[in-house]
Amino acid sequence: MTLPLTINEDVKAALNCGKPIVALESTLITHGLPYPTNVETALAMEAAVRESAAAPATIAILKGAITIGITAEDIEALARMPADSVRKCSRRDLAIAIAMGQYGATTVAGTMVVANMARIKVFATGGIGGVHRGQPHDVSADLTEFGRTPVTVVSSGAKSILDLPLTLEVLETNGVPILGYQTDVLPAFYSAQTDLPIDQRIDSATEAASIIRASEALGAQNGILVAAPVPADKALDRETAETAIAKATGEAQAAGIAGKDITPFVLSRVSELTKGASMAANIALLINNARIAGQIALELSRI
Ligand code: PSU
Ligand code: MN
Repeated sequence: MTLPLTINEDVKAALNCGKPIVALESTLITHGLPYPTNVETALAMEAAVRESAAAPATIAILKGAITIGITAEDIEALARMPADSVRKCSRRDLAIAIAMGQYGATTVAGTMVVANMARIKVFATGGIGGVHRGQPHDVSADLTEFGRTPVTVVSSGAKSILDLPLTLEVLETNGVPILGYQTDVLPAFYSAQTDLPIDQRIDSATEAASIIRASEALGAQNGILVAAPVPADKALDRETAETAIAKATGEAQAAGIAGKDITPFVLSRVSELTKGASMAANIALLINNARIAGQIALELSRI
């Protein structure tokens, strides 16, 4: 079969003339944020990419067709669909969603697979998946994808609802460099800092681009994680975040929530417990990461 693949005209044009492009994921629209915040945030991320002079390409599966650069109408439609009617697509789900003609929202892993198919090098999200707390065998497929797909992902580290030290270990095993964007330590998603190390501090998009080029020159097949802290005015202090996360994770376990449902449950419960402060932080970091990814894509197009 030929793969059902739709690439929007702006993205096609940018691909053809080597202009900067940033991939954006769709799971945060369907499973990460409530309506209508999800639509507003997805559109604000696209706008932030454009402000950096790059073309945004939000990726999803629409009735079985891989779509690179979904329209604003598609974003609105996905955002309104009940989460259980859209498949959360990690690598393992892509073939199923395509063959069964389903709607699919791509996770970090799913988006990396598709971006790489189209030779899009840079991708922005909020926080990558990782190793779940108290469940060391629940390792997000995002981490294995980083080991085998050469895409650079700008995020605010891994979501702090996870076990961050174990997540770092798995990234190391997979050969994934972690670049701290204007930070010396790993950011903790909702809060700016942890006491955990990164591999290299970078202070500019140019430095990120030159590391990406060196990685390509090595023929490396792994991804690169650029970790940018949440903007200071929206950051949660660590204690507030930790208290809410511990409570939400405990509730998830008690309720027997498992697998791909854990992350969406914990994100929304933490938002309730912090009276929306965690969601404000999430939105701010998503938009900030989109802007940084745009700058990195632009620098990459210049080297
Ligand atoms: N970043 C956010 N919100 C999200 C996600 C990232 O700010 O909802 C999504 C990404 O799509 C990521 C997924 O791949 O959460 C991780 O899910 P899991 O832990 O089930 O692998
Ligand atoms: Mn998981």
